[in-house]
Amino acid sequence: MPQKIIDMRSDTVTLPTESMRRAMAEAEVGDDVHQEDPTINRLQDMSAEMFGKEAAVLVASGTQGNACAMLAHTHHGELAFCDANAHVSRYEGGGYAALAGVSLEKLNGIRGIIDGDMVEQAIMPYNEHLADPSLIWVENTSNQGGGTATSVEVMRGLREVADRHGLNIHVDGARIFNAATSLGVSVADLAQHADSVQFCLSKGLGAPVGSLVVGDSDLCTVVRKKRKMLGGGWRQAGVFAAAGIVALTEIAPRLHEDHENARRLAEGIADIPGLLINPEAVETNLVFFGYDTEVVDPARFADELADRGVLIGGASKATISRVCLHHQVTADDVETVLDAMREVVGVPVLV
Ligand code: TLP
Repeated sequence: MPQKIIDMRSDTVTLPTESMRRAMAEAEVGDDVHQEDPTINRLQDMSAEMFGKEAAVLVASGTQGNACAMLAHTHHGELAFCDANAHVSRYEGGGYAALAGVSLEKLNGIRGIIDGDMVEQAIMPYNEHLADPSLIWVENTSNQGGGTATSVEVMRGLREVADRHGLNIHVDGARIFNAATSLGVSVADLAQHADSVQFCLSKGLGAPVGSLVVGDSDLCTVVRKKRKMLGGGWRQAGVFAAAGIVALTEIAPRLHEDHENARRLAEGIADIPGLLINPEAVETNLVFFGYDTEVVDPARFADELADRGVLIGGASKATISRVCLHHQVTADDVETVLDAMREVVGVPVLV
């Protein structure tokens, strides 16, 4: 039998399930620029309802949804607050500046989490030298923060500051279903203090394409227009939306399994000499670990795992790797991964 590849480079790597493929083949479709695609309309209605918001707009990707939201919430020259390592600030091609003309004030969040006090301290009294602040940007879960979840309490604190200063709040909720699962709350709970949320169908939820922006009807009207401006008006994209509906109904309820697998993996890694991790810090499906480079060479480690069919996130210039759990990595796979890691590092096998 060919070796199974266990791909944990990201949770974006999942392949559509049988039921997604069936739903895609059977989807009723229409022209979505005319708002006539019944499957997209169903997905948008379902998303709005799940998040307790008036409306939702299907977009091509998290990056496109974030760009539409940035454009909808801000004017050229304004300022948004975010964590220093937020995806929007590092991995979206500088779209905030290139498209929206916005500057970012990057706050030193704690493991990617910013709170009301941090934003309050960063807001300066009016002064003609300064860019006008208009937006607070929350990433939930925080990717580079280690998959950490921002709680409802922290969101409430941010809302108070936002209201005091006339700011809006956008949540990059690429993995907000993981956050909700980990915190034991609903996505509506996490969205209640936000003006908009972007969430991805194509991360842990396992769909091949798509993100939604949810918010009130007026905001979503603007988001649709920005989406069109960015070339993102869909035609018969109900074929993708159909897979998204399956993702929300079949994959979202089982995300806790990915979190359990992530914890198990982290505990196993903690016992391997040369690999550095605090398993207690693993909250959701992302596992980051470091290396004692006297013992393990990160690049060689990744290459040798790949030879054994285990793909992990690039230990790019440094000594931190990311592994992502998703529904196509099973509990048995986690044991296989740990065996491969032990073998590469040269841990003697006890019999
Ligand atoms: N993240 C991807 C890569 O771009 C790094 C990954 O593998 O984690 N917000 C957050 C928090 C994200 O992690 C991502 C994707 C996005 C937005 C963008 O989503 P897409 O890839 O759909 O544009």
